[in-house]
Amino acid sequence: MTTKIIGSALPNMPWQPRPQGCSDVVWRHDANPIINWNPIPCAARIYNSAVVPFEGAFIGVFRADYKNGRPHLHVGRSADALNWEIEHERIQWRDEQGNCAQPTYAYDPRVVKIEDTYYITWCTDNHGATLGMGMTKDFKTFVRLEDACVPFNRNGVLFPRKINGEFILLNRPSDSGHTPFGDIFLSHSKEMVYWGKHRHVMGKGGTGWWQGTKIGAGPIPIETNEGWLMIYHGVSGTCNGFVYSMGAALLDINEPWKVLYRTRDYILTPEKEYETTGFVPNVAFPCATLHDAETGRIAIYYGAADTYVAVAYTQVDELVAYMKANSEVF
Ligand code: BMA
Repeated sequence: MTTKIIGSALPNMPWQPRPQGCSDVVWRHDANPIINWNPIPCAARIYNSAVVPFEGAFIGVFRADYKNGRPHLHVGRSADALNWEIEHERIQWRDEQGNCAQPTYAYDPRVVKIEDTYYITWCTDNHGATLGMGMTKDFKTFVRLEDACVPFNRNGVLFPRKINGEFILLNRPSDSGHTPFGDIFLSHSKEMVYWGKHRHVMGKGGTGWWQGTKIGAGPIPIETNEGWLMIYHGVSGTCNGFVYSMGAALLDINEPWKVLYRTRDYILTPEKEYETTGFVPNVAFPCATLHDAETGRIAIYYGAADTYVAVAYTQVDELVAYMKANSEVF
């Protein structure tokens, strides 16, 4: 079967064909990184950020690490999804009653459009790291919703539509600091307030060491005719610290806690200088994709070395064929 993306065409998304001589299933944009050190006055670094199509162009929610070390979320706009204008002021969150609801810090955002609303999830603080949630329709006013769970949890990633009448949130229970463990779970909600029916999706490990320490969901899963394509990060522990690489899995379309395939090997690992050198060396952390249902093209947005935003490309049919040929055996 040829794998096809279910969704809209996006002919203006960034794209570069696989370079000659490259046989990798995922290849890098040749002008990476697309956001460099000190991109706006308040922030030293912008990385691990999320982009979506918006009104014929592109918009994003960006993780900006301020010069005092704390991260906050900023909106950015772009005509081509490569050259970004990032707002200098952080997002102002208000609760549903209109009261100020600013998080003390906010990082690793994901953005998804479900029906006519854009939902944003991020890692927030509630006496420990947990999953912050909010929504917007216009990227001008932002309503903060209840946190999805108690600490500690990270990498909250919503599916782009309800499944069997319920919202579904991938998440990764963790601890404070630099969690040395972690599996991907998912939870259900009828109204985005109360989350339950928790299911284990995937554990760290497999047969390879690149994902032996922990794993966490990355971009919003992509719906295909063969299942949900989930790109994720896998972490290896080395004598010099963690190394963050990318993997992919295919999840059952109606019961997405069932894993159909999962890459045995990483699909991208830190190799380029902007991935191996920066504020935190050896990090490739995917947070978003843009994709075109017409051509099957996927652009993966990832944070590099906790310093830069970078882009990589793949084709849905080739990635799923690669996963089938190089899958973990369950
Ligand atoms: C994780 C998160 C990510 C970060 C990664 C590598 O725990 O904090 O934001 O990219 O560590 O430092």
